[in-house]
Amino acid sequence: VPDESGKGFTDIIYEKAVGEGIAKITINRPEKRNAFRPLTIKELMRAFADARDDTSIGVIIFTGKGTEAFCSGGDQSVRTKSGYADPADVGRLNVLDLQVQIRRLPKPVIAMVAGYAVGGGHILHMVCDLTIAADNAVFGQTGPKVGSFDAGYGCSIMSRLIGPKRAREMWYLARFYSAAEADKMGLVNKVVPLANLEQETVQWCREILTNSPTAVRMCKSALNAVDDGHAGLQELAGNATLLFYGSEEGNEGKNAYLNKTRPNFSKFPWLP
Ligand code: 2NE
Repeated sequence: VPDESGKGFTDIIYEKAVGEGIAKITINRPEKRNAFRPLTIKELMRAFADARDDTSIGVIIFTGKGTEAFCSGGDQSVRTKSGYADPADVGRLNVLDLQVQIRRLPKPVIAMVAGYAVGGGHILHMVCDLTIAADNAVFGQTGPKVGSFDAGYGCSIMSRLIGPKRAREMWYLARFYSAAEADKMGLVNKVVPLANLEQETVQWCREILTNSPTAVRMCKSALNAVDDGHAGLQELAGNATLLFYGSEEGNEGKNAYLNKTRPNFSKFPWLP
């Protein structure tokens, strides 16, 4: 079945494996090591929103075109005083919105990393649920070298992932780390030969897709809840409401309201 979802994008490629439950979103600026500009982020947000809303999609692969880079962060050539310049709009740091979108998206997002995942690109892989890396992958923060930093998820999620000492090391020294080192630090889930990267990632997707969508959804929000504070609680609680709306007890109240009768909740047990 032809997949029409990828139409209308310049900086990304958006594909769906129809019938498979997998969407793939690819930053398509290999000549810039897949650095993002505001347009890239706008397109990524559109694609992630589409994949979220498509009930046939259960897992999203996020990657970069080619084998040189997953993403090299913000495009420094369009950096201005107000973030990154957008000829069609106001300049901004809209990558922060994308980070939040990935974090709150109720489906697993898997970063498939070949080559460099550095700067803001490193943060994008960290906010994904899982990272499968090729053996040529290189990880690191470059912000302190180019006069930038991400004091949001870029620091907090990293500290949770690899611990506060390692996180300080990554940010203060701005070194690069090999895939093997990243694996040892707990930054990635698996390292495979470059030639096997896509096959391995799809295998992980397929395994997830055999499981309960609701269980996976609940686990994602629960795993984020404490770190995300009120927003995390709201996400988890929204899922509880979603489940309750599907229950007989939840519908008893709504139906009684619509029928202008008194709800009869006495048939439902006060469970221990
Ligand atoms: C990624 C890295 C290490 C790759 O090195 P190499 O040697 O493989 O490639 P090269 O030759 O440096 O790059 C190829 C072309 O891509 C451009 C380069 O300028 C070069 O262009 P030409 O000379 O061929 O014309 N390019 C690569 N990354 C770019 C970038 N981020 N912006 C604009 N052009 C880029 C090496 O390229 C590298 O270190 N890149 C810079 C990484 C970086 O500092 N990123 C920004 C961090 S700040 C950030 O992302 C951020 C944040 O911290 C907080 C909020 C939001 C964003």
